[in-house]
Amino acid sequence: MPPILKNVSLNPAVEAFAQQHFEIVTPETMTAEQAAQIEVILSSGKGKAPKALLDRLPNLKMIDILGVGFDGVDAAECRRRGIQLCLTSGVLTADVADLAVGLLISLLRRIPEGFDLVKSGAWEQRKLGLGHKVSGRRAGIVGLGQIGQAIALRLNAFGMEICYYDPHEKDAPYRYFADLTELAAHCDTLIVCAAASAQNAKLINAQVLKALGAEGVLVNVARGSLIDEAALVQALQQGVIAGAALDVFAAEPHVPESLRSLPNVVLTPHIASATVETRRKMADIVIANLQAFMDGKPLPTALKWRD
Ligand code: 8YV
Repeated sequence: MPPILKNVSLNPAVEAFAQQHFEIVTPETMTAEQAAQIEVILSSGKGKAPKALLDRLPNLKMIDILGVGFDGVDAAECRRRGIQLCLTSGVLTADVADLAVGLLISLLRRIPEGFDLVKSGAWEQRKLGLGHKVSGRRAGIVGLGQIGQAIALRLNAFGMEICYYDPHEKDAPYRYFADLTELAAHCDTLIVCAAASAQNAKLINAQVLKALGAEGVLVNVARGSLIDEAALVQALQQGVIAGAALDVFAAEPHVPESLRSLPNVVLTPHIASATVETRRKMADIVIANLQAFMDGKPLPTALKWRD
């Protein structure tokens, strides 16, 4: 059987399908002979394919990604070499948007703290402090792509004013800010759902957090790299902003103790697309792309490069 490379632990359905047709190898176990034959990498939003790995794979033709983020992949090199990137866009949009809203409500209404209080029996000794109102807040969406639009729709139903920052103004019924710091100053709720790249690393920096202000909260369902995590910890410690709800982290699964030990955070382990229903659909797409590749047919969800 020909070799196929996996750079993450695979979804079980994808793994089972791949095992029927390929010998699955990893960057650590791959021999030079296998590297020369590999045409496909099976990956996910968490997978890494830097130039150093791509350089070892002279015959690579496709990276089949269970996810929508490809910030771990050297996309410029893929484009230059004509390596196709296949994503699972669309099917996870609702789940990610749902989690963003869930995180926001959890943080503002102190749901995890309340849960701990009841579970531990400590409610008999003390009460939970008051939370903050969710409806009617001013939400700033950072990145108005498919996921950003789905979040906006949901927050609209909470009577929130919706504004957004994006490199380009979109045809959308929300106020546009070309300047992220100005958006943060206008809003009390900043939700990060932009695609990460080398260009927008640490987009949410100390200046943006200061503009968001002492009543402000930050939600991140995109990538940890979009936030200056050290600046965020400092802002949370010093009351520069009120709180943060995060599903993604700069060096996940490692989350710094300084962040974990804060009282004004809600933290989840990168679960935005992690539902049975959605992961099944994502796996189906990854398998369909691999099958099409094996059949020499056009790849159903190959990324179309934009100029
Ligand atoms: C997944 C993601 O957690 O789509 C993405 O980019 O980060 C998530 O959907 C991941 O791809 C599965 O490990």
